[in-house]
Amino acid sequence: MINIQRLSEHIEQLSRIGRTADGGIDRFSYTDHDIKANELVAQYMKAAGLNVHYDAVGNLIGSDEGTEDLPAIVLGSHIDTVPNGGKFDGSLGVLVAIEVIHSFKEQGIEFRHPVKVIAFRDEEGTRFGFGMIGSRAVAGTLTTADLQRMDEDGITIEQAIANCGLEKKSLSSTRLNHVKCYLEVHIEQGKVLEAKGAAVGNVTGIAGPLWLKFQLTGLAEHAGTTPMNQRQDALVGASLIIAEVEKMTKRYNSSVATVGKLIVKPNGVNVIPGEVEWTIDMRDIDEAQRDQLEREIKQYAEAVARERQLGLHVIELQRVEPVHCDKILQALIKESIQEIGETVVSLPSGAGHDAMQFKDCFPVGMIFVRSKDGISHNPKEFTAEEDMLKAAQVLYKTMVKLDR
Ligand code: HGY
Ligand code: MN
Ligand code: MN
Repeated sequence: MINIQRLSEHIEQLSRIGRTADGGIDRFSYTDHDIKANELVAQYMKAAGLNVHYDAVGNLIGSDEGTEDLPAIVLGSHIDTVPNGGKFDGSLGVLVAIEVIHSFKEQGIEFRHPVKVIAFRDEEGTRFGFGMIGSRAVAGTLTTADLQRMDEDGITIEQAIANCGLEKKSLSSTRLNHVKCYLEVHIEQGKVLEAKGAAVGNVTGIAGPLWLKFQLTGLAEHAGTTPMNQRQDALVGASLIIAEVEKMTKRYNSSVATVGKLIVKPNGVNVIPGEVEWTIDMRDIDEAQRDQLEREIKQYAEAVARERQLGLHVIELQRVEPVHCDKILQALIKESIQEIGETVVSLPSGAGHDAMQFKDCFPVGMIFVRSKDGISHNPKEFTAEEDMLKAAQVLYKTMVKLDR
């Protein structure tokens, strides 16, 4: 059945590409590290007996034709990372899927359905501030306008794809049709499974991330000669707004909001900040609640800007609707968890995943794997080998049920 040594070795080998000084991983979409990582994963796919190709946006797709003309079962996740990320986020899902296919092949078991394993490009949104590029393309929702989004060096997604030397194909060719369902294995990145003593979990739904960029403009002036009551200090304004974000969000039980990036200009010790730019990542499984929080934060920011004669500009980077996982897939996943003798824990995902992009295309299901101390997006991210094995066994059993 599952070769856990091979899976662990693949996790280890892949994690060496983009390794940072403190043991994390910097592997951002369409960079050399990302290209090398995809080449390595392509080798794993070929060794597992999959036919490999890249689509128009660089999604790496391993295909097995199956024995009958049936809709495809699609598996996958991502291998790009956040800055200084962990070695399991995304990568585990891709490598478990490949390992499961490999073990079917080693037993000489043919699939009735075509099967595809996809390593989606740029799930995290680290480089372009706009995530899930590959899965949007497979869902057929990525637009040519989206491809004009730029990274901090002014390189567009389109140019980054071309710079990878990928064969130029039409964007419309990336949409996957004739699909039965999509299944993704992913680390939980939270503490629920660990608290319940469960190695694996069935995902009920995925909270929807909304990413906004706030730009506050005041007046850069001399720190020594400008009286306190005559300043248009963009950083003080931003600080008031950011502190209020936490207070407002705590009033909502299932919402979270994070200011992850902040830039101060001109960023001098003796200069009153003239401009501040920051991001807010806000999420909730309840979309109406998330959007209510968005309205409240924007209203408060406008009031602070008015009061302090500051200019405010808010840009939407990405808005992803929360997704509920398919009930039938959930039932198959729960059955498989029971069959390996594990307790069934069902839980929503606070993190976003490629699976969300397929909500209007085909049924989606997710299998979570326990994260030690719930840590993720951090070099300390860890999942035990025995938990990875259980996740692979659950995926294997779910595939058997789906292929009947
Ligand atoms: O941001 C997320 O939830 C995921 O890690 N892309
Ligand atoms: Mn992530
Ligand atoms: Mn992820």
